Amino acid sequence: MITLDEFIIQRQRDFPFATGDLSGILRNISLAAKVVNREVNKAGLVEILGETEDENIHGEQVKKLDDYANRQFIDSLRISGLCCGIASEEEDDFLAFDEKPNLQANYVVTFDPLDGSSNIDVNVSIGTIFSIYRRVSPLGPCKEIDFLQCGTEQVASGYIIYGSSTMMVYTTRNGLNGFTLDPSIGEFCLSHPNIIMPKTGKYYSINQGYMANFKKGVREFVKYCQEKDEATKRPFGLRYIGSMVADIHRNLITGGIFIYPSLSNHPKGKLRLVYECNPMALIIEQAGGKATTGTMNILDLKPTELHERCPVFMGSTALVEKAEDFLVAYKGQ
Ligand code: AHM
Ligand code: MG
Repeated sequence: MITLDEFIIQRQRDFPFATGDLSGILRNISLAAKVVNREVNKAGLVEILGETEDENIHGEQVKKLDDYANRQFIDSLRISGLCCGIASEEEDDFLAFDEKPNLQANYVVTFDPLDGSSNIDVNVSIGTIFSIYRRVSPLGPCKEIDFLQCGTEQVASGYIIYGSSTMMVYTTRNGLNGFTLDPSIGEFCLSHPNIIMPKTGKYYSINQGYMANFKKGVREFVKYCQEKDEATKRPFGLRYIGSMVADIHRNLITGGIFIYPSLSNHPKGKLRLVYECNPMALIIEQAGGKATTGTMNILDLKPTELHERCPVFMGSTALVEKAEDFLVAYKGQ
């Protein structure tokens, strides 16, 4: 059995000039994840369900667990002394850590501390998503440009799924590996080495309730998924949890496509480029899948602001390309 910590150290040895800072950040993220997992698991028993009195920058009511997870990840990264700052989906602006070791640190971390907020109070899977970038500003307090890098610049990304079991899945651009938390020893253990996603799949994941607000290309792709065809094993099954982490995790393992498209009332969709789309796009690509906006690779987008949103088509390559064909065929409609 290989624990996450052992695995991180083994991988670090593959890079003779590695300083160990990235490994340290990954370990501190996994530590915060264990603490969040503990609270998620006893959520119904303690006063942690429900909403705080605050609204976040997206105009959404902040849940108590959102807030708790946000604070855990911030504190854990600050204490590491290895990270010069963070940007969180729950914070209005990035935070530049001003302690001496952090000012000299080379990395910034972006995260969505608890994704799938609408599922928190109803005992459905939720997750944490993170990205790690090397800073581009000189040593000292980090700057906004450190966080507005293209997804291609990610040094690492990953997610934690708090599901029927808790898993951490991450990449340092050298393949994708998954670790399951063994609660009896409190360690994440390697359970899914070298994840490669199927080239095609049998699931499509989209909030079909918004069909009237989709563009024609998306509506036609949904119809394609529902049609009968033995050669392509259609109709596909519709699976939509409403937690991006859980929907993508399933499709990674079984094959499938996850879509959050532009809507007539929300032209850039809902999901955030920096906190959700970029980390997941790197993960999908590392597993051999594809992640686009429908027209462009997500990782090539240059964020212009921290909380920017973008449409998302990600998953098995054959399915994403099929969806893109429909978007081209019905362009402008
Ligand atoms: P959140 O970060 O506020 O939780 O929102 C993101 C979540 C994703 O996990 C999920 O894919 C999506 O919102 C679901 O949205 P909708 O209910 O509009 O389908
Ligand atoms: Mg989110």
